[in-house]
Amino acid sequence: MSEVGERALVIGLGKSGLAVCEVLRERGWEVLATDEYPERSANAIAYVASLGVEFVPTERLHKALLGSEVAVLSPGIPHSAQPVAIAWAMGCTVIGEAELAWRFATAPILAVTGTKGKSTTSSLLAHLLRAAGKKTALGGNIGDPLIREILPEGLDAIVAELSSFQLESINRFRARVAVLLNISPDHLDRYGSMDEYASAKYRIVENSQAEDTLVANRDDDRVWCFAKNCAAKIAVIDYSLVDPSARIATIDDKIVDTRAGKELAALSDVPLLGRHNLANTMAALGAALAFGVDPQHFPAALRSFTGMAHRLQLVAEIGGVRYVDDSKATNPEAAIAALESFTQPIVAIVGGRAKGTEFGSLGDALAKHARAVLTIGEAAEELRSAIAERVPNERPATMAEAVARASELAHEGDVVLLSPACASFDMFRSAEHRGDEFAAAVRALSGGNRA
Ligand code: UMA
Ligand code: ADP
Repeated sequence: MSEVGERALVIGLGKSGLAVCEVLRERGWEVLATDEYPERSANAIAYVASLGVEFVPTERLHKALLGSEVAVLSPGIPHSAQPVAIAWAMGCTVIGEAELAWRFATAPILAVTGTKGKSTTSSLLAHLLRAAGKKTALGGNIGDPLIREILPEGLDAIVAELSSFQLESINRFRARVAVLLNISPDHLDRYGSMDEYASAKYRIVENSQAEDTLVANRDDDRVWCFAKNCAAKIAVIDYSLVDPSARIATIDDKIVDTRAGKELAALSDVPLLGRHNLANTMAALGAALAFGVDPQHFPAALRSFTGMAHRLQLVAEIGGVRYVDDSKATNPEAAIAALESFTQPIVAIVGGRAKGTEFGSLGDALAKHARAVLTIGEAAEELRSAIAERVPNERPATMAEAVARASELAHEGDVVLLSPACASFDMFRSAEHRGDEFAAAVRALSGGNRA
């Protein structure tokens, strides 16, 4: 960091900003912090003050900045925000936490991005590396700020889950292995267009060099089109659920490295439900291969992976009905992938805060897979229009009501699936909170309403 000195402005005091304050103060940096919502952030402001961080409200930022600082921007704050404009105007270098983490990192980074499947793939990749004896850190958008996770001594690898928001604020960040899973409409409330959103994701290989690898999904047109153009500059490992000529492909009941002519695992080793999770698994295997992991570790490592909370997670089976929490499905494509993961009829709970995406394809998928649909939250009516009476649908007011009604509508053998296709913030603190409320409502069903 020599070019930017040891004085920083931290913009945003959520998880990311707090971690940056802690780590920079531990390293003896002088740290200022700002947040556009000081009332809401009062606890965070008091906490960073205890670390010796001075809080500067937006209106005083001009005066407080000397111009020599690096400004570390939280991912949820767009570049159009006022503190960013002021930092730029004062000559600060604006970077994100991922960039800072890269600059401090002592081990190679394997970075995972994509619209959906990032957390599952990152966790599985970290699991595969650990199973092969590599001391591995895991952090980033998954919820544990990367800057903190890179700190332990003696790391062999760092798996970084990166969102488009985080990739917007990189500068020299370089991944030894970059994984690009898929790109579908999301966050269009922040980006002007799909191209702008995709461009942020493509930055994952912006600083890649010849010895680095991009693991890319051949089945995603945007991803594959981009990856083909990268092949001149870096190695590309492609994977496909349908194309046997991809480097990682499924042949019969096996996942195969077609170049080595070697079986990597049996399909039955994959512990996660759904074709989308098979794709995520192939991506993680490709990244582990690119990092030099011996494939002999793969089958046992896959079998011992337990999946992640709120992603197609079985909460309970009551009266022959399975209740599945997929609260992390926060855009239509994720919810469609979830609906396609079951052969049984589904009573679906969808809705929440829409993110500028359209619901036409989701409406079609619900019409095809659902026995009934319960729509909740701000997007409830829009979703009902997309379904257009092709399936019975109702609009309960709360999660508890939705679950209770779903239990009445479901037949033995059905799946009650929470896969909302929307953000959670209209009714809940987070997607995790939404999933927890679903699980609590399921547990509250005594089962007495099912003979
Ligand atoms: N704030 C402003 N101005 C704004 C918006 C926010 O000052 O315009 C302030 C808020 O008052 C608050 C702080 O900024 O104090 C919040 O910062 P943040 O929104 O970046 O949230 P963090 O708590 O720092 O969490 C961030 C990521 N959040 C977002 O990208 C929105 C977390 O991803 C990530 O886990 C965490 O850093 C650690 O790396 C969450 C997320 O929703 C899970 N990600 C999106 C997604 O997965 O779809 C991209
Ligand atoms: P992310 O971290 O990118 O949000 P997660 O691994 O947390 O992704 O999965 C979130 C939700 O997205 C899951 O609950 C599932 O419904 C859906 N999903 C996961 N992987 C994929 C994929 N490859 N394609 C489409 N949807 C997916």
